[in-house]
Amino acid sequence: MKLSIVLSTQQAQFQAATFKGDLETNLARIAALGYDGVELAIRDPKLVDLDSLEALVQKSNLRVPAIGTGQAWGEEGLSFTDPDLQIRKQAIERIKSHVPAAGRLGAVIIIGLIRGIVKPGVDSIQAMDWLVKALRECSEAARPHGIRLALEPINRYETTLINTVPKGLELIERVGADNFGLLLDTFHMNIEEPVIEDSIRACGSRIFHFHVADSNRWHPGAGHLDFKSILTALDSTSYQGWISGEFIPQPDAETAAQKSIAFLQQIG
Ligand code: LER
Ligand code: MN
Repeated sequence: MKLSIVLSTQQAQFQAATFKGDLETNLARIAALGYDGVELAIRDPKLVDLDSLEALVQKSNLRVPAIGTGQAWGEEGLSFTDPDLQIRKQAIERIKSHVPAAGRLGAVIIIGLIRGIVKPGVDSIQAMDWLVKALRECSEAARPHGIRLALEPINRYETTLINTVPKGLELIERVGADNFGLLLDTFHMNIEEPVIEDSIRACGSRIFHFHVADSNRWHPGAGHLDFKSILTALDSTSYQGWISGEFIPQPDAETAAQKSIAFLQQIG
């Protein structure tokens, strides 16, 4: 089991970015806790010096399985489905701008909330058309670099677009790109999927990345999800990727990260 945990490279409002703050200190703390990797949330690659980021990550002996991009929505309001053409274009350009860093770090690019929501006055069929077009363009830009994109089904309280695995799989069919797949997150699945394990099995080889948080979005082991059964289902898909912790830093990031890794290693 390859374990990583989310670290935000910039200040962010998103509650479940487990680690925030000084990069070097946090990378050292994550490595010391026994993690193999760190998932980096990057709002805008322009704000990051890639050379020093790569050097810091290498110094800590961590790998970077995925880059989270949702802060461009959370902090700047960029989305693939905004009625304003310029905002849609900026969102597409922002995702394309993650390709060089993803290439250097060997990371999957996450499409979370940057897909947007169906805004008031926008027809949902129109929003889906914009989404498919944007995803085709971004997948095409990433493919020559060997980069994959993973869209995360996100629960209904955060978006009105793609809440479930079946909707994600339909979207994959429409986008029609072999480097486009899904990121599954146990917190969202607990809200939306009838049977989490069935949805995992239905995704099969289209699972490109995996987030873990318990039912209350605290660290695995702090709620009532059956992680042994969930990880067995994931294993049955021959998933070779990472299990990435994205949970609320309660009582603090270090304690939550330590409890998570101890719990997952004990059941894994
Ligand atoms: C991001 O990975 C996520 O799970 C969403 O809840 C972001 O709001
Ligand atoms: Mn997530």
